[in-house]
Amino acid sequence: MMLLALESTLIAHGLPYPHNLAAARELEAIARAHGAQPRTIAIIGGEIKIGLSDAELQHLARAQGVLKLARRDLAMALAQKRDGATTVSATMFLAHRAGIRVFATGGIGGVHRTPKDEGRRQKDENAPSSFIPHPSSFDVSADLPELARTPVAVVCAGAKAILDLPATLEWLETFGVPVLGWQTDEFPAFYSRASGLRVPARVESAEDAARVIQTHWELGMSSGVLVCVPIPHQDEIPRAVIEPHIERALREAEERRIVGGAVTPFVLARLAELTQGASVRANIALLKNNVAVAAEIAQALQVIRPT
Ligand code: PSU
Ligand code: MN
Repeated sequence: MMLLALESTLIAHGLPYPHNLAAARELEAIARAHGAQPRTIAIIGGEIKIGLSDAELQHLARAQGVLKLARRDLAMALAQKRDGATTVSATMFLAHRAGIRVFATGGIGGVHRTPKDEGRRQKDENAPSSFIPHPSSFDVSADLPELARTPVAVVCAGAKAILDLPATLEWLETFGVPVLGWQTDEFPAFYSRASGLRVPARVESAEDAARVIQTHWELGMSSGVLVCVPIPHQDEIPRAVIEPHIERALREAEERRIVGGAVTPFVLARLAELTQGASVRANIALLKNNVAVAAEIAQALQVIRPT
């Protein structure tokens, strides 16, 4: 059976209700229409769920207090019988454990931007030095080390545009994660097709992608592979349009001292407000497109290496 993993953080923390629930259902339907069995992954009541019922999807989409779980949070959520939505890192870990090789998401996490303006840096009267540490200068998503250690192919629209994209791409290079451009030479920028950054390799088809993925694992590599699919032309928000909103949302996060796992959900929610829903529409459009491509890749992989 051809399985496709889907994550749940984008449902619980990435998209507003009720769009999140509609999108979660639609993504599963698109996977099925493309010949794959969707398995949305989450922790419910301290149990690992590889595939959710509609009632469970509704719960994640609506409930307050659903945790956002990265790799490091899994043991806590299980032992303490919590409800949690899994990010890319936790979803990759659980998908691999369940024998699933392909996973579709929106945009991966990555290296966060550091404010250019030192004047905006957190002022701490008691700091012994004038070099004041800033939390964002060390905010690197757990998605990146997961890609470096877990052999799952992740289909995404690049890394989220709120991040430092050049640094994210450098990180993936350093840690040996293949980055494939789906019918593109550019690393897509989530809401926008272009980033001005080149990907190391381009693939034209699902068969093309599956051959690289299969060869990577045949070499004994234990890392994942990133397949980057640009948002469809008709759905994109040009970089010049979205960038001022991103800068504003990041500045607000900074001013409110939002740190850690709360940063990405805050910034995405602010972008939804600042763009009057356009960012949400683009996010959902790219997700749907990614699921369709991922299902094709899962199928092609199944042909060359049946499970
Ligand atoms: N893709 C989306 N929306 C999201 C995410 C991905 O279209 O909300 C989530 C993923 O779960 C990803 C997480 O792992 O954002 C990154 O969070 P952080 O920056 O805290 O690592
Ligand atoms: Mn982070």
